[in-house]
Amino acid sequence: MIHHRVRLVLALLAVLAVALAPASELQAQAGKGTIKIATQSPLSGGQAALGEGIKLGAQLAIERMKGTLEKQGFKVDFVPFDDQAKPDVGVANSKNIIADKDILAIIGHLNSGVAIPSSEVYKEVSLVMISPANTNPVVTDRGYPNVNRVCGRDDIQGVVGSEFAHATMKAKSVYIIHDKTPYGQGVAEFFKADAEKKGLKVLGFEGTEEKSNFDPIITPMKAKNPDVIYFGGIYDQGAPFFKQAREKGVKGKFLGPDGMDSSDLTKIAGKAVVGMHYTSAAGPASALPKAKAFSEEFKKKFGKNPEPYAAEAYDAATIAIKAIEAAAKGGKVPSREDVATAVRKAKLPNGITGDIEFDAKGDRKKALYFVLQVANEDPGKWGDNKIVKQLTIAAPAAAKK
Ligand code: ABU
Repeated sequence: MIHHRVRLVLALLAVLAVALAPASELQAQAGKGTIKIATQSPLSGGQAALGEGIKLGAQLAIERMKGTLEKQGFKVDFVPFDDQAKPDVGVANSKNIIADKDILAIIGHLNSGVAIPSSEVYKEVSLVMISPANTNPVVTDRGYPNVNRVCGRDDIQGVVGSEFAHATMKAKSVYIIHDKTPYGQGVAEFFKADAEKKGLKVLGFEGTEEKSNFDPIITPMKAKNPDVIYFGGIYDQGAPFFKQAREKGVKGKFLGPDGMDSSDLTKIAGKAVVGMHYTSAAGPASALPKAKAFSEEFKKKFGKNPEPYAAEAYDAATIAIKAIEAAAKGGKVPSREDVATAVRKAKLPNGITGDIEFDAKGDRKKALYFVLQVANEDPGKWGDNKIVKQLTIAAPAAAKK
C-alpha cells in the first residue's frame, strides 16, 4: 500500500516536472526540429558519373560536419534528388523541394541548363543554392541573392581554351561542335569569339543533340581538315563523337571544356581520347593539398574515386552547414532567407578546393581553371591526367545595368 502511494507521488511529480519545465528544455528533449540539405544532380542517365560524385561529395561533408547542429538538438538529414540532367525534371523536383520547409539549402546542379530554371523556383522562397559545377555566366549574372557557385565561369573557361589552342597547340584553324544547351553552346561561343580575336580560322560551328551517329557531322568536318576540334558539351555525347571522329580518320587534335572532365570519357572513348586536352574548373586532386586526403576518405567510404566536382560539392555542403549553424545562433531552425544571407557572407578558408568567398553576385571571388591532358585509357587512372596549366582568376565584376 505504502509502495503504491510512493509510486503515485513519484508519477505526479514527474508530470509536474514536465508541466513546469522551461520551454527550451522541453524543446531540447523533443528535438529542436529537422534541418535538411538537398542535392540535385543527374543520378541516372549518361551523366550520372559526375552527378553521383556531386551527391556523394555533399553527403560526405554533411556526415562529417553535422555534429555541431546535432549537439544543439537539431536532426540533420541529407536528401538527394535526381534531376536526370533534364530542365523539366529539375524544375519539378524544385517545386517539391520548396514545399518541404525543412530543406534549407541545395547543393547542385551539374547542368547549367537545369540550374538556371530550377533556381528561379528556389528564388521564390529565398532557398539558397550553392552550385559545385555550373559554369554558365547566367547562373550568377542574374544577381539573385540565393544563388552562388564555388566553381569558375565559362566566359573565362572558353578563353582559357582558345588561348591554349592558339599559344600552345599552335592551331591555325578550329572546328567547333556544341550540344545546343546553355552550357555547351555558351562555352563554345566564348571559345569561338576569343579564337577569332586571336586570328584562328573557325571552319565550322555546329550544334547537335545527336548522341550516337555523328557521321553527318564528321564527314564535312573531315573534309575541312581542322587543326583542332572543340566539343562544347558533356562527355556522354563528346566521347562517342571523338571516338567516331578518330575511327573515321579525322587527324585534328581534340579539345573540350570541363564537360569532358570525367572518367567516363575514357570509359566510352578509350584510346581515341588519350592525349587530348580539356579545360576544367574542377580542381584535380594532384593540384590541391587537401584533396588527397579527401580522395582517400571518399574511396574508403564509397568504394570508388571521386569524380571531378565531388570536392567542390564537399566544399559547397560545408559552406551550407556552417551558414546554417551561423543562422541558427538563437537555437531555432533558421529561416531560408537567413541561411541565404549567411551563405553569401561565408568564408571557407582551406576548403578542399582552397579558400572560398563569394562576391556580390554569388561568384567565387577567385576561381580555379586548369588545362589538362588525358594520360591513360583506363578510367580508373583519370586522376593521373597531366595538369598542363593552372590559373587562379578573379570573377568578372557585375555588368552595369
Ligand atoms: N560545368 C560543367 C557542367 C556543365 C554545366 O555547367 O552545365
